[in-house]
Amino acid sequence: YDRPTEPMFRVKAKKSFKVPKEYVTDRFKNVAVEISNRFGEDDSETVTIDSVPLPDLADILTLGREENFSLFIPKHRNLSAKLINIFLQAENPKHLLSIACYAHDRVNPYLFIYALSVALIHRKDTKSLKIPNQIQTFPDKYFDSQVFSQGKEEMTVVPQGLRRPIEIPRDYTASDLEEEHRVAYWREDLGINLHHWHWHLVYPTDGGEIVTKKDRRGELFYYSHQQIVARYNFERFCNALKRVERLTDWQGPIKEAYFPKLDSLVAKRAYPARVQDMTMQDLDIPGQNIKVDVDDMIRWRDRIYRAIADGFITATNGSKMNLDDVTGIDILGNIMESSELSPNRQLYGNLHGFGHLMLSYIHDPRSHHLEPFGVIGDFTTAMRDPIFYRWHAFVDDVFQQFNGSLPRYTAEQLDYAGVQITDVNIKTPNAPDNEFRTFWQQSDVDMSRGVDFQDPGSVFVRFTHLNHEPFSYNITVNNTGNGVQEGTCRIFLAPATDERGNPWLFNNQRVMFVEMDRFKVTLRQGQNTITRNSTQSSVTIPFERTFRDLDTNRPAEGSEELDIFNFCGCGWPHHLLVPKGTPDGFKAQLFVMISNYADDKVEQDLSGSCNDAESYCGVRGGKYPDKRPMGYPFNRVARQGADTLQRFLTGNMIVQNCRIVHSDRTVRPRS
Ligand code: CUO
Repeated sequence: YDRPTEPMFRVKAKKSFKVPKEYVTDRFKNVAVEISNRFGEDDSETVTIDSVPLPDLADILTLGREENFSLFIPKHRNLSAKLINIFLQAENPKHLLSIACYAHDRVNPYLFIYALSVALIHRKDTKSLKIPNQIQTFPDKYFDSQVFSQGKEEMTVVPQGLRRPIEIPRDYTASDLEEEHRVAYWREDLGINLHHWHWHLVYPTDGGEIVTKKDRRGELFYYSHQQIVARYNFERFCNALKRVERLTDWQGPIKEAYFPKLDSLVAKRAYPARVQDMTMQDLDIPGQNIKVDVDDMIRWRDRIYRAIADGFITATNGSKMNLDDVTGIDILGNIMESSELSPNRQLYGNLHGFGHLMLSYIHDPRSHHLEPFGVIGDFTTAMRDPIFYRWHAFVDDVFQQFNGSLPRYTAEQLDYAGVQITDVNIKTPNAPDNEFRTFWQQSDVDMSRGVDFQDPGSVFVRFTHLNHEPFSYNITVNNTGNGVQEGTCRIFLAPATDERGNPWLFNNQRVMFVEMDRFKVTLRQGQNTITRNSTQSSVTIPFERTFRDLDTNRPAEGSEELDIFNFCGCGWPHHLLVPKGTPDGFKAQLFVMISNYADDKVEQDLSGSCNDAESYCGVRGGKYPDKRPMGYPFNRVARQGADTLQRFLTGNMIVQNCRIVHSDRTVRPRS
């Protein structure tokens, strides 16, 4: 994982030989007297590797070592599925190590690290190994490219101990004259982009059982991305921007421009920019076997809309599969994402993925200039670009079309007899009740593992991100039933009004709700007070885990904690749990519901599993831990007569008006 672009071995060659034009390692294969760890005597530890039958990498090597890699490109998906399987099939960890060493110096570094990570996470005998933070392995995908030249200077001239962190300004990709730049701090947040990469690492689209055995993966694709759009919209409101517009005109100019200012250290190229008013065009990228027309996309879209209207889809063998209220959304998710679980990839195509690709090659759609894809073409970097949200607003709208076709929840279905919430408030220390507080925070990340600046040791990058004061929810619940009752407490937050300050209709507000927490409660008879801390959120992972370091706080090798550590890299970054708010207090509505646990419960043993960010990431190796449709109770449109949130409420729900106050102060790094 360290310095992924460099070879692991060095070769002592015989005096006279002819060097064939091959990979470094292969060039010397027959002429070497010795192949040794390239760190040689400087290295404190030597690892011997077993001799094993060599895997057939022929296909996999068709992706050059210095090309960029994208899981949106079908060819790359296939190659990664092959390599993942090679790693999964290794007899034991020692063989895996040998094969990985062999592959490391030949395979494209992005592909190698991705496939090895997926394999390590999914193999029983390696799942307790720790996957290093991707920021450290590939800092080029996260940091302004200027950081690297400054880092080089720091590392080559300044001795360890006297080095200073390289500070990335909060605004470096555009100026305030660009409206969309108001939310750049959020789009370009390291934690958000890490979460997105990690989500797709945990839920690959191709690779056999690691895809097909995942519980409700299509539905989770829908829900986790629906929540991204909802959270983005909330953030936009806080910055006086209106809701993101769906990208529905695929033949007209796109007004959003984006200049990422990232250089790929592997591809040795800048991620291309998109200027204003570019238009999506038919793609023909021979080098990547990509050939798709805008018309193909339109056909896939229309077939999916047609299936929603019909209530069924047509599988490859011609049979009909109903899109019902239990599995329909899951099937649609797999169709949209075009995972291996799509019942008919031929008919419904790969709408979501090719949308990413069309946008990412918009600057060079026929590869005349041999340009690589832009940031929207890579899971790791996609969320930086404003167009990501316009595309995903469209994708989400398809899912909402389907949700709109489902039967409405009746008041009886939503209610929990004998359970009434009588009060809720938010407590932030030193603040009035029902007030969230946000501010800027600086943090440091070591990027030295991903770059070779000769001198080992650390070089830190200092960046500024949003953060909030810890707070708690205090919920008063009356249990008038007979004896103890169990429930699931569901907490959501949404802007109190639309962008013009007008009150919401339920059907518009329901897709704006962002999940804040979900947890089980036990209610004894009579009045109960539930206190829940913000840090316990089922949506987020703690800051320390988002930016976990290889050496500090490291659980013991092979321990249960370490196993949990990897999967738990997936999770919304805790520092972005609360939207930014405004200096004078952004008005929001907190919604709390307690549903009957008997209807929510999923039988499974969760001991030792990673489930502390289960809302968006599920449970490692287990079932999604809530039987209700994801997003419940906001996943369906309002019943007759419940056209506002107030009218939607049953006794087991409550709404609290609250404010999010943002202070422009910046807190210096914790240590
Ligand atoms: Cu996560 Cu479009 O799926 O990026």
